[in-house]
Amino acid sequence: MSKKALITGVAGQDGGHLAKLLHEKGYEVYGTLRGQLEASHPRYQAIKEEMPYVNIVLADMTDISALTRAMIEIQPDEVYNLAAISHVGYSFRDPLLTADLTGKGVLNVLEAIRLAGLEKTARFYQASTSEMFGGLDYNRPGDGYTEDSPFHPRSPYGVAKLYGYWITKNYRESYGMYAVSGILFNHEGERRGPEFVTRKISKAVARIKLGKQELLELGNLDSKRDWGYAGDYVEGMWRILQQDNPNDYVLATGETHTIREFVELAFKEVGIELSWDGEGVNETATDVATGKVVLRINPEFFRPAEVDILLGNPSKAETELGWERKVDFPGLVKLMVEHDLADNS
Ligand code: F7E
Repeated sequence: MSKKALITGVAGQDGGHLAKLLHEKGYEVYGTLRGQLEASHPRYQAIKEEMPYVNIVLADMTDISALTRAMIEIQPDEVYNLAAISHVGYSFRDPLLTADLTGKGVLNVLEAIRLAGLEKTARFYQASTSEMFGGLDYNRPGDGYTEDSPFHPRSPYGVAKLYGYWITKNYRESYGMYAVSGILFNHEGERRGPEFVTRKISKAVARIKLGKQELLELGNLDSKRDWGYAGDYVEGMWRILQQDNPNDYVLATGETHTIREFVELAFKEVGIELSWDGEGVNETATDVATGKVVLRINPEFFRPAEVDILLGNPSKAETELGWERKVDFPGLVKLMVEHDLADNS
């Protein structure tokens, strides 16, 4: 009999990659969408068309009765908790909703598993994040944050995720559940939402190349991120749930790059060379060939508190899970720009 997996937040970037992977591995895949999404809703229809193998369950992360009912009816072997408000900038604008969904929502899923009597059989994966490390002067990554590095979140999102991380650990220690976290550094790709910086850049670069857009406006160009490909990371999520003993793992590339480097490489991909002028909010980038300004800074995209640098050390995952990322930084930029060129042509 095939295994059953329930993915909360199946409509998100990782949900899509993971559903496909689990389907290919022979799982019966279930995925939650927010309760208010009716069957006639375009998002619901789009998911049905793109991922016909996903059995859609309408369950809001704040609705423990709907979550419990889903557990009782499906009896999942594995639960992947991916549903969350995941945009760091947005979490400053809606911190309470972020706490309810991204933080307490984790507890709702864990409790639903227990209420359904599945705590000894269902394995639980929590989508934890490098945003928990945050990082201030006392806590710089050095050779990369590991599973043992201290946390200092810098956003309502990071704080809510830290609650999710600890409550997952607490349920493992209290009830003997196979309840674990993957601490994932930034992972991107063609399914990434346009509100995240990499996709915003790749889309804009493609559209500028095709003459459909003139200008890209960004915030902080100097922060550094450890960017991998989301398709590689869902394989790691699955491996984290297949071990003899429950354990937390960092998934990262071990490399970090500035937003500016991503921008430069993305423009280079479409044959546009940039020259940078000015400083701070007055900085601009000009297309050397045409003399047109193609990028400027908009302070609207600055955050009240920033995570300056993220760099992860994936040694434990590489050694114990045999996991490795396949797509490198230039490969990721290329893949995203090529996708958006084709999408906008
Ligand atoms: O920002 C800077 C921004 O929104 C990256 C989520 O998946 O990864 C993601 O969080 C950097 C930040 O991702 C713009 O200030 C500049 O320094 O793409 P992002 P994030 O905040 O790193 C972690 C691991 C998660 O867990 C999260 O869920 O880019 N930046 N200009 C900008 N960012 C955005 N979004 N838009 C700009 O215009």
